[in-house]
Amino acid sequence: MGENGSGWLPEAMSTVAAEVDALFYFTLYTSTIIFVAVIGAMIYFGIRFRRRDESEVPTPVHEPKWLEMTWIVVPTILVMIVFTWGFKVFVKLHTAPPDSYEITVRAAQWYWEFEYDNGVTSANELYVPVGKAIKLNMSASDVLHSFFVPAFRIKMDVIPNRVTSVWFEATDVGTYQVFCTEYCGTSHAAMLATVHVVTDSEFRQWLATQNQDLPPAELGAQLFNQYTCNVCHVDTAVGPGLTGIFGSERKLSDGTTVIADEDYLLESIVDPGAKLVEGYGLQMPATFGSLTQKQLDGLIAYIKTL
Ligand code: HEC
Ligand SMILES: [Cu+2]
Repeated sequence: MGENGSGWLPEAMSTVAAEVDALFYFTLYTSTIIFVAVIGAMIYFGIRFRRRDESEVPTPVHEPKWLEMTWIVVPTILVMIVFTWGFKVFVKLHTAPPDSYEITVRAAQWYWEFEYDNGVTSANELYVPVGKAIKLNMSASDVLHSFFVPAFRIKMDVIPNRVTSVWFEATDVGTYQVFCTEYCGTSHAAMLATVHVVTDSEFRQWLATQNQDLPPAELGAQLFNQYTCNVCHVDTAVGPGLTGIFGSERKLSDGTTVIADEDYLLESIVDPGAKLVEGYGLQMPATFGSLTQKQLDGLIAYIKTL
């Protein structure tokens, strides 16, 4: 789909995409031709040679050798074509050029985090320069996820305690959708990210300005959306609303109460299971403990403004 897509997938936007598509269409069209021929012949023969009379007894048929050979040789050739061609594309898809720009990807319930060579991190927004090979080194902090960019025709599982990688070279500037394609829990469907393909100079500028020091509450407001806190705490009622929470008295599920000071907020973010809010289960992911001190301070500062 997409504006100029084929109905199967969006328009091809990476250097390997055209080859993946060619192989896909070759397989699709040959399968379609064979399917129609086989089913067509079956229906035709079924009608043409049907039994017309109770007394009819078929005469034994000895198939000609040439016919037997044809339907052994032709499918073998077709299968070998798909195999060698598929293997070539597979190797290309899995071998990043040696001069690739490397980005570390961490998947967690339910966001994508990207870390660039200068230490800058972004969540759910991947910035890459156009016309440059990009290699993503990916791992997961909790469960299985899978990184899929339909426009680039790349997909790779992201696994805890293992680094998998995938590479692409975007051919045009633009924004492209990333999906998680491994069911990973409640908000799996919301585990989306955007690839921003920009010019080389825009990319450098973006990288440089990401280091700029935002006021903590502004940084926190950004992180709150990037790390999908808003999905549970604002958009849905999976988690409690956080408006006016700072300094208020919270009822916990064990019947005790606690004043929501900075310590409580910090603990609620990094160790959600420590104190459960009354009426809620342990649904908040425990992955936010990996955020930096600066990011946590930002989130707390932001929650205080709500
Ligand atoms: C999958 C849904 C989910 C996500 C995502 C999520 N939370 Fe939560 N959060 C909850 C639930 C459920 C609770 C209540 C149970 C508990 O105390 O752990 C909670 C509790 C909290 C509390 C304590 C609230 C109170 O009423 O005392 C804070 C603070 C909080 N979350 C902050 C965050 C921040 C910041 C983020 C993002 C970094 C975040 N949450 C992401 C579900 C979520
Ligand atoms: Cu996922």
